[in-house]
Amino acid sequence: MSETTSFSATVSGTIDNGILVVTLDNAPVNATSGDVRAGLEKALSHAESSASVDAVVITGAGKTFIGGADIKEFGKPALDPTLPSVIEKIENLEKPVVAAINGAALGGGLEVALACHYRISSPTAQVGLPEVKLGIVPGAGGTQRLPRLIGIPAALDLIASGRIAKPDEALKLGIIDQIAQNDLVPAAVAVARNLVGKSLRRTGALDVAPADAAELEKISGKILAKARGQKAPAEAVRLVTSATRPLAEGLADERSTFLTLRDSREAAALRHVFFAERESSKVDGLEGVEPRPVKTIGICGLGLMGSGIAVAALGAGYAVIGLDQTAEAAEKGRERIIGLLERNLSSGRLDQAGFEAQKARLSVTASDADLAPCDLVIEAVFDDLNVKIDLFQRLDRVIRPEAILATNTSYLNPDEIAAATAHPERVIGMHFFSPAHVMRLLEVVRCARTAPDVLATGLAVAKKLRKLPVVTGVTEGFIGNRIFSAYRREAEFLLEDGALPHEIDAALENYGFPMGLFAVYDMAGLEIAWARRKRQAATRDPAERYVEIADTLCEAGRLGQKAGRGWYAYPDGKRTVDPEVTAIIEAARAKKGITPRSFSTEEIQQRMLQAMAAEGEALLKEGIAARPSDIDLVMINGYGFPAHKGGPMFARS
Ligand code: 3H9
Repeated sequence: MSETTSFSATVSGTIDNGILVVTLDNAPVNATSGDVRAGLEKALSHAESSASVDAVVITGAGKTFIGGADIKEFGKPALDPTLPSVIEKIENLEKPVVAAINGAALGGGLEVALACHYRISSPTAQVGLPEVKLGIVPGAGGTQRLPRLIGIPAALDLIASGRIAKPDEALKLGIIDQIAQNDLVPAAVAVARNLVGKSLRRTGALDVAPADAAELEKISGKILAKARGQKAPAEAVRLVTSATRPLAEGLADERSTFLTLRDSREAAALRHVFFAERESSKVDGLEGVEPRPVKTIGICGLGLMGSGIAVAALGAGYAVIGLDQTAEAAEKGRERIIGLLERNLSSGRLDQAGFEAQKARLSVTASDADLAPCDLVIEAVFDDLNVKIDLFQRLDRVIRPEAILATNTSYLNPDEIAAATAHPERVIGMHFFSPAHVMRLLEVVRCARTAPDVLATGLAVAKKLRKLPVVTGVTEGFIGNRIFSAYRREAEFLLEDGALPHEIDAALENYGFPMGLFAVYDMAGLEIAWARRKRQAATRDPAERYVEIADTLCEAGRLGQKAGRGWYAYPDGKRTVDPEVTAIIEAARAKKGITPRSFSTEEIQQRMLQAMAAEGEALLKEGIAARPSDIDLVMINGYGFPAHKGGPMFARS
């Protein structure tokens, strides 16, 4: 092996048996920043002109091959050389170029690899073109080269969904040529050596296999239906399905589409979400704080929520001990959990061995004492203060002093629960969203006396559960339900002011919510919120604006879809506007002397957004949320706010 040559601050090369091994080292993810592009170009020029170089291997330092273009450079003036020009140089080099894919090859990273003449990967690599998730399309040849390599249908599926493929799938599809079981770079060097003097397979020069129009239509239809009005997936479909045209034409179209989308509001919103997700786990006061080790999780209450939490915990490799009030209830809980695991098995998310292993890590009991081995106990019992306090006091007596107690309460004050325990500093809130094994959001509640390492443990467990944790302070409903209440309130004000439920729902769906608010109410049923309003009636400030329409609907037996009528009517199960509801709303307006006015779609959207953002501002002022982007994540991942609008705090800016 020769001495190392530096081509730039982030790109270096060594010669091994006549092969120039070029290593990109641009922490954290080897993104193709300006210095990487410049270094890579220099390395290629060197390889081209040097008689001592017969071929090139490109690889990445650390655990990533290339994480893609440097997203932080988007929005800044582009520096030469551009990624497409470097990639063109790779593809056209007279000497063989082999990609040694040591880890994630994503976006521009896979585009670099696609232009190489051979791709060999480690067994832990992953490949994909996730650009649509950032509101853009691949901008350095991905939409044109991938179809040439694997055909239009498979490329369409990957590019328009942004899905990541593991090496086995990548090999089967033909994205990579070989998986090296060990010693990737030496294996790549051997491949490169072997290619010297042979005719090179240049991806851009391959013919695109003709695709069946009906099949393409089917795949595209599915993708566009999911896109909910976003531009990038539609553009990806257009570019990939037209990859049969000459390469240069396709590349030019791809590049201009990429540049237009990159500068769009939609892409800015999705970039905001990308960085917000990484920012949210950086929590003040936790720098250098080690989480406590957690191996066994106790779950109290094995209803829908508790079972979902159990499935998430088993999937993450924890041992789970479920507790319920009686042996029968505990056994029912066990059956519910096994039922969910069986669903994962039949859908292919879990294989037989994984299923058996998870089942073996689950036990259930009706005896508190059996929770003694737990490192963390999460309660998901009935949302009643006395029930929870009683449970935590009982647990205090059986679990170890360093074990953590987490409450999954939605509306109660966890500080009151903590205060009633022997060690309030070990109490935390873990507010899961239903179904808990599916929903990604987890509000981690920092109580008044929560110890830093307890909070750090909550975050570490959440990550292991593959959740997106957002830290919230204590307030009624935490971040999400506080904002959701403001959103709901505003929708009801709009009703009184002149809009109808279907108009509000249509405006929300047009904005990108999967379903309008009133349709959601009907689906969930109106009775629980009604009961809560009745409980709150005595303490409600009479000077506060209160909309009675929902109460009137409930009194009339309109309790939602299950009752056959709610905010809408459901003849033959189909949601329809009901004149009876309109009459109730008109009567409520008349009773208050409100002269209704009409609202445009944009006005409705603006009022709803402003209400959410104003509540968000209040949460920031009160110190409940640490940053606006945390609020955005909560609303996107827990309440259906469209990610491509960036969340309520981003959208108002
Ligand atoms: C593209 O390629 C366009 C091209 O088609 C066209 C070009 C012309 N840039 O996720 P992590 C940061 S678009 C800048 O926690 P992991 C991230 O913010 C791109 N920064 O690590 C974080 O910073 P901090 C297409 C980036 O090990 C740190 O790296 N590519 C980028 O769990 C660690 O990130 C993608 O969409 C970037 N591209 O996962 C892939 N990526 O420490 C996006 C990450 O300050 N990236 N950072 O918080 C990923 O999916 C994951 O980061 C990856 C590593 C799987 C690579």
